[in-house]
Amino acid sequence: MELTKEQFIQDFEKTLTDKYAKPLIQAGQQEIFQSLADVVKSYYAPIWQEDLAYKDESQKKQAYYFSIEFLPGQMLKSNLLNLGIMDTVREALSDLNVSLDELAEVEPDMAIGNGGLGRLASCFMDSLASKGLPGNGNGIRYRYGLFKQKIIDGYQCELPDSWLDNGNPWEVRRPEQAVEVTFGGEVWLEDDGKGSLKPHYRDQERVLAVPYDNPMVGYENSTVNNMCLWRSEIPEDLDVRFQNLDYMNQTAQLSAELYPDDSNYDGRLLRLKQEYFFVSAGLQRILKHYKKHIKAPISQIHEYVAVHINDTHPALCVPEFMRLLIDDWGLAWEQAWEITVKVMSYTNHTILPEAMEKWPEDMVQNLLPRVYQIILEIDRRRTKDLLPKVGPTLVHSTRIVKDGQIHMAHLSIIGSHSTNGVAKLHSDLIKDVVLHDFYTIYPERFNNKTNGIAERRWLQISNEKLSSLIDETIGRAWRHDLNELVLLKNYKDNPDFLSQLQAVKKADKVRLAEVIKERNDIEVNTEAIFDVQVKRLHAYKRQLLNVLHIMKLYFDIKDDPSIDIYPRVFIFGSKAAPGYHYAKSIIKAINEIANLINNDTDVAGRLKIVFMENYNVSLAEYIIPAADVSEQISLASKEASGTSNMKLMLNGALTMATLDGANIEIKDAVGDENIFIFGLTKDEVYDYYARGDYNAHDIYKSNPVLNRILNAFRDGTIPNIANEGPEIFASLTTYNDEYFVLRDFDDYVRAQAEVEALYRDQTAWTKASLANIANAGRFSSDRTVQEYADDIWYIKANKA
Ligand code: DL6
Repeated sequence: MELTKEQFIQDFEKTLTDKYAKPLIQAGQQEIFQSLADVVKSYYAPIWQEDLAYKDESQKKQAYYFSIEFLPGQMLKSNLLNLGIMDTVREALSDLNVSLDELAEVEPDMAIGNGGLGRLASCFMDSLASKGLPGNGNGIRYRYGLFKQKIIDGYQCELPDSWLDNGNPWEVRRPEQAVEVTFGGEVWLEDDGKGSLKPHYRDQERVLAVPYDNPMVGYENSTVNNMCLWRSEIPEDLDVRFQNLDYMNQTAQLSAELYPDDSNYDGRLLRLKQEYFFVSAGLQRILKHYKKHIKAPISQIHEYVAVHINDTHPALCVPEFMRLLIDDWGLAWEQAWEITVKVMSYTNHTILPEAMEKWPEDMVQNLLPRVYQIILEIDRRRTKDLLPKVGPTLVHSTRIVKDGQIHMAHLSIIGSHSTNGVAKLHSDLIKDVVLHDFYTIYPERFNNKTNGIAERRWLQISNEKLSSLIDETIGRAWRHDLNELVLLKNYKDNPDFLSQLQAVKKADKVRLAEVIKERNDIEVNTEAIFDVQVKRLHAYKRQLLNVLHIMKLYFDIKDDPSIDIYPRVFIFGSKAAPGYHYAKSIIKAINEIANLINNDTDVAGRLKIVFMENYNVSLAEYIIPAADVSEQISLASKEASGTSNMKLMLNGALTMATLDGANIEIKDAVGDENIFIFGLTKDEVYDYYARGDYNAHDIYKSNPVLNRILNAFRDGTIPNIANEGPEIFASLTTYNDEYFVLRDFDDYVRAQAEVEALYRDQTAWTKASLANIANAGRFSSDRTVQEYADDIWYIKANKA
């Protein structure tokens, strides 16, 4: 949009006065931020309104991305950038002695997700809008976001993230579009006199779902999509005098907490309720919209609506859509089923068996009696149809309801026309191993969509210096098409450009060093290699392997304090799930190792370990630009894709990688000479499984380096881990090292030595860094969403 500084200042000062009756000089940061947000909202609101009207009038097909998590982070800069007014507003504010960067920090992260899956959903929201694709989000407006991590005495503590205390300035509450979602009670079917059975209900619990629309502003285009987040409330006509406290509490709790503790029955029940709540509310809204705006009959809804099931949490979309079509719209079962399969599509984000969602049948039956009937009927009809075609073995292995459980991945695959994995290797594993029986029955449904990242946040906003350098070098076209970065390859032998690239990295490291000093009170050497591992703490991601390597370097220095080791700063950012005891033990160990090494005078600053508390999107925006090395070291076959690997490469970090997830595609993109590959391959891992002959204890016994390191966990060498040290030791030896950390250790050490050698040659390193940036184009989520749009949802760009 067009905006002059003068116009902005006028709008801003007026808003501040209208809102707080104060001049700027007296206003606090919160007041300034809220006023600025209101001004920005006044800029995008008319575009949003127009876009909504356009979508209704044009009758274009729209996609709805159902996700129980979103992780957008802060939205101020994103909205400014995408509206094309970042520079104008920054300069205007600066004229008023207000720093945009400081103001942006006032906004709490919108952290209504846990990790990769939620962040991917938010990258998709940004990309859909930026590609002008009509794609909307549907989720829950959790009152409390992902916990705030506080490290106390090395331990992770979890504090509530009360992110809505000052309101969410971007959202619009739309009570007139509220819908009701019901739970429990009794349901029975009665003949309606016209030959159909109609459900009748008694004693149901009613909850009001109120939508809050959040604008997803497209990058320099006239698209503003919608991310609808639902809040649970008590229906206005419900006489609260007759409701018990449990009902009141549970209604409030439905949209209170992200991922309630599911280690007990009540927590699990609440989780299931959440899943149904946002699914039912979202589908009801879609159908109401359809009735009001779309001129075609309901039998054609698949030509106007695509619903995406992001992992299995929204899998109830399948039976709920059937319920609405049959019970509310009066469709026959066969027609409803045909439409449902065409409308739905599903993404699998993990093949870890423990993450494959299943719900006890009785829980679903009691909580969602009508939905349960429909699930049974889907299962019954499918079994009957398929038995003669594929035989009992395949039918049984792929049933939705078996062994007293409802299998949500099975429901999602059977009830949709597309199932995709999120990187080539992961999609192949789905087809060949984990969901092979489904692939045998429905081969045409399976496909791959390698993940991507929104470069606007992960380069343009988080790394303005690098962005400017790229602009000066190859122009600005890359800001609309990340593939343009390939032009940077022309500068690989240009010493001026290489030294400018080095200077940018140095500046980003200095900026991070300041944050580290402020938050951790640790001084780090900005000449050192910044070695970064930022992701959820999980055993399969193998933060422990990184730790064992650090301990090796430490012992090398202790054995020979004059040893020539290139200085390194190891940076970790990681939250562990509150109930994941082992992951929390690893966090404690990392913090104690940091204390030990950072304060050892023999080390003399050559090694620094920094565990950054409360890793979230906005902290990532500081860490990722400053990274030299990107640690992507999961056991091959376990990480579905990864996306921090893409963000880090885009910012010029070199990847230390196993051949897992999207690392393989990164290797293909950058070439073997610009990445460090180590470790077992997926086939080697599966061979071990087949033979069953992995023996970690033998490695511990026979490898003196590892022997010494592992002993340090239980002999007091690493202090203050009297409980955690032996636990970690036992996991790697007695319990046979589930993720082959010991097996991959030597090769990891070898690859790390290569890192050091290459880093000593700054020109060679910078050329490799440049190759990573230049080849990052294919990892844009703009590419990913376009593939979803073309191959799965069949939607077209707004003005196309
Ligand atoms: O697809 C997004 C992201 C992948 O990049 C990660 O590799 C994968 O671990 C993550 N999966 C989840 C699983 N959650 N559940 N269920 O977050 O998805």
